[in-house]
Amino acid sequence: MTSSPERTRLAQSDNDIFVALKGEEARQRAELELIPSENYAFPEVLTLLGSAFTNKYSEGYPGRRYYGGQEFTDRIENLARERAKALFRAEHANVQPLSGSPMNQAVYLGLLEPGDTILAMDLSHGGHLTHGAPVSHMGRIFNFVRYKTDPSTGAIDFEALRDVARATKPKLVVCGYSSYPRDYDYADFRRVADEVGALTMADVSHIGGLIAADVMRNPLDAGFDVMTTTTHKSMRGPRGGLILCKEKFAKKIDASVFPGLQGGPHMNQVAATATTLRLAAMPAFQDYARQVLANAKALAAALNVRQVKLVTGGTDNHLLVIDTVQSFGLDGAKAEAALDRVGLTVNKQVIPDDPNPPMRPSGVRLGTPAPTTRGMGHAEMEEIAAIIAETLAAGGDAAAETKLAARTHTLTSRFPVPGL
Ligand code: DSN
Repeated sequence: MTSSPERTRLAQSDNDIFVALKGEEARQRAELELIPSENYAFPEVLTLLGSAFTNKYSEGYPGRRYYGGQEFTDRIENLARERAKALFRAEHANVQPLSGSPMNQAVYLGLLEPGDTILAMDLSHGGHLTHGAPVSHMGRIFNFVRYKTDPSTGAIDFEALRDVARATKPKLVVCGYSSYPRDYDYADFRRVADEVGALTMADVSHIGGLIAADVMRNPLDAGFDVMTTTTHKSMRGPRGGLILCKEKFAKKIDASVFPGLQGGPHMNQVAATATTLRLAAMPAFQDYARQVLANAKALAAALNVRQVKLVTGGTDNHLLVIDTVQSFGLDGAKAEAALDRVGLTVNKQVIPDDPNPPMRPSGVRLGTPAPTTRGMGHAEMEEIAAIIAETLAAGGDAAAETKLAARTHTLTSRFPVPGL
């Protein structure tokens, strides 16, 4: 919603929601988004999400729909599929998953049988809810077994991973993370999977944009069977998911998404995904992705200089995890709240084998996709690190926090949010 007649109409018809919308826009401008899974969508994405495509039902796939009137929806879905295949060097693409959870569920349910064993990363070591958390439906349907990181290096312990694989004979090996600050060689997973006859799936939701820009490794290049990614994180697209796979799994994956799991795809989202994939193929996006990585390294270095303890000591990707208990004697919930008060938005985060519960864990997680979208660079990462360290050391002192909040606002006022 960008044009003012539409905004005026909304203000008149539902002022409560209009006021909340204006509040959220003001919050996003004034504060700095440091949650690594969040970003500011391309303005084109915001336009398409609010477009006429939202009105259309398109159950099925291009050329084989259950409803008429599909000339333009077929066109956008075909474009999205072709662009996704080209960008990620994939044999097949499904662009309909409504978001990350149904995307991963569609893969499990399409390629496996209930009760099958899946080897995936332990949640506290960086895995995701959809990688079999006991509270998730997938955790009840499938038998998830775990690998972890090595406490001495912070990297994945491949010896232990191989032992678990040999002992449990998984049907699927899943890699991918939402709080692991390192990269890895996908061939290592592939070798283990091949040894035990398992399929391979990489959930690269956090780094999909960085893989699209070729600044991080692409698991499909290492022969992975399936790769999933959300489109709204480092890619700056709409909320949604992509499944990329070998041609031999195409039928099973497509049938699993629809009619297996979902009904009508959100065609406004598919249109926005198509545009995102075009923008992500541009040289400017490669520059952006390189800067995301450079900013993460700069932020980590500036925190290290201030004696802030980072899980694994630093980062190879776009995210960092601060051990706030060791660094400041603060649990992650208190650290998140303190940083909120000075205008920095982060999220509390469990650290490997965290002795504390998820709502009061031992750390916070930060990422650089969103500040980089605003155009911030090395100098701003230094200032953000200083604000973080000084805020968490201030012990809730209101006068200190007021000054720190003013520093955040100086920063954000210099770097507008694209599209707002
Ligand atoms: N909620 C996302 C994240 O923050 O990593 C993943 O679904």
